[in-house]
Amino acid sequence: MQIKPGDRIVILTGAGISKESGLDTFRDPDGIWARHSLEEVATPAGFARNPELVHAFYNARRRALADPDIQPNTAHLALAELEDKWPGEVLVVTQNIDDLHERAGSRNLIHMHGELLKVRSLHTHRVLEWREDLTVETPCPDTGQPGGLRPHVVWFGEIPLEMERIGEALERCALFVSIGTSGHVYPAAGFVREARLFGAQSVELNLEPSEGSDLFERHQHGPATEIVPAFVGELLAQVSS
Ligand code: BV8
Repeated sequence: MQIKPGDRIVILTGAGISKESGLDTFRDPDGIWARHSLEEVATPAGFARNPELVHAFYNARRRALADPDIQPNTAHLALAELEDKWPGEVLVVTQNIDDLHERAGSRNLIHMHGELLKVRSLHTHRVLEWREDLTVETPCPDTGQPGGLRPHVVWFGEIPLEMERIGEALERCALFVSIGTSGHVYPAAGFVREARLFGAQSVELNLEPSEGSDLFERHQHGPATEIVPAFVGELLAQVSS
């Protein structure tokens, strides 16, 4: 891999990086979409039709994330170490709404699909930290009115967050790494194309070939807790040598 210390690195992560921490993925046989209808719980129409169902879906995931057994794994920790030790910008763009990257120490981080531990007021559009259950009756802290709060999560058909900043990073990076994502959901699944258009090298680290596997120059397949620390070790070996 011809990348040198000082080069910029963009890392896209998906649900696969959190799997070994105990959080479900979406499209694995035991995944979230095997138990819930995407249209009912992850679209604006679904929320308008049955907000109680959507609140119950995210309340259950918020409670699960609060379980002390759910901790960042060695893959999350390796990315935080890379950010600390790599003499160049390392940006993690995650599709995940869990907070495991933050808890592992990543700071240069974009949650393009929002965050499970935040809610948004439909009255004031303010984004608020939120760890409790949410219901259609929960009063908006800004207005005191009951209701009007929704998960700060990007549903299908909604525009992902910080797309401009992500686009700029893809144009400038020398290395684009995709970790633990099926390459099924756009625009994230198209980032590798954008990065390569601007000359970046591309690596896929995943349990198995993703839907976009052919778009990557290099692949390493296996559990994230094994292949991500090894990959980060290979990069940092250049720094110390
Ligand atoms: C957009 C909510 C326009 C948060 C999610 C018709 C109408 C409107 C839009 C569309 C349409 N048709 C297509 C689209 C685009 C649509 C889309 O892509 N649909 C799909 C179904 C085809 N996209 C959108 O609507 C997006 N918005 O297009 O707006 C736009 C765009 C750009 C600019 C301007 C305007 C919004 C998409 C966001 C939707 N929200 N979730 C939540 O509840 O979590 S998506 C959902 O899927 C999650 O966010 C998740 O992150 C994301 C991707 O899934 P993955 O993370 O990849 O997880 P998955 O289970 O699929 O794969 C896990 C992988 O890990 C597997 O490969 C597995 O092998 C691997 N793995 C498992 N274990 C391990 C492992 N790897 C390593 N180690 C292990 N141990």
